[in-house]
Amino acid sequence: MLAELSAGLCAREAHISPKFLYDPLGSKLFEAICELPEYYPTRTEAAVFERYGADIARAAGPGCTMIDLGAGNCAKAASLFPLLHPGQYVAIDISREFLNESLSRLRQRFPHIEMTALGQDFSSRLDLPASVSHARRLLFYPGSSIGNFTPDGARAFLKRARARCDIDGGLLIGIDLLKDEDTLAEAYDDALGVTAAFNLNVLRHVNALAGADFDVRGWRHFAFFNRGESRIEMHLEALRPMTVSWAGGSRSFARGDRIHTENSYKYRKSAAVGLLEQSGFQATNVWTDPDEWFAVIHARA
Ligand code: AVJ
Repeated sequence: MLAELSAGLCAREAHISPKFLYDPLGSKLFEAICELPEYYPTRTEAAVFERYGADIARAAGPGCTMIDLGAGNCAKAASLFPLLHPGQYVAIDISREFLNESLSRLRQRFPHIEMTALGQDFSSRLDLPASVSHARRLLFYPGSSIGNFTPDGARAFLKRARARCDIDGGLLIGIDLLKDEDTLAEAYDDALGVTAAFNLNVLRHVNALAGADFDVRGWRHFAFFNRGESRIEMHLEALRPMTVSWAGGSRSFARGDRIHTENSYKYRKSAAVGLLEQSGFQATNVWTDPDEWFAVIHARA
């Protein structure tokens, strides 16, 4: 982890992986982002689940083994339990502590569902213990987290994930769609500055993880839509020249220098389906909101 952080900070274009945005405070700030009027993905996706829940459940089939990739507070999966009736629920997230808290609450509400928490960075590898049933595995990957990968990275990730399904398995994924640029830009630069706080918080996390001495006040949030790459980019921009040190390295930044912290790719509906098919998934069903801002897709493995 330290080596990864150090390499990113020393790269010609400095970067910090978006997974480091989610320390306990970062996870809470992300939950706050999901409540913002500008941040449409969460509520738009929820509306699609709400409206097409029965169709989605029919596509997924009854009694699945639901494998939640990036479960967080497990709220999205839990809202689908009454429709999908999973036999087993496997919640995976980097932060195991956060997961255990969420799961102990859920176990009380759904005592008949077997639940397992796995603390794992599933972006690089997905290891499922033998206790995870092979019965109709449903990979659940909502929220458009797939947007953090480049399209090549997304295909590689989806191929690996598909290898964990048996022939009767499938994927239920949420993918954010391309839309007008003002809407996109505002969703990542909200009026209250919650997204700015979320982005800047990564520096506190890196200070804690790598013994770095980032002065958070010396940086500002910068987000924009990169049309050529069809992605929102989040960066942190230095407000003045400074040198930052950490365990095993240091770097000087000039005023205006940036650290790239996140990409969030936006797909056309056809490209989203293409991405899944190129990864080996088939028989895709696509549901969207009336404005086609967000797609929920089920595909067979
Ligand atoms: C959790 C990756 C889906 O890209 O929209 C929200 C993260 N970053 N606001 C996204 C995020 C800034 C979010 N994902």
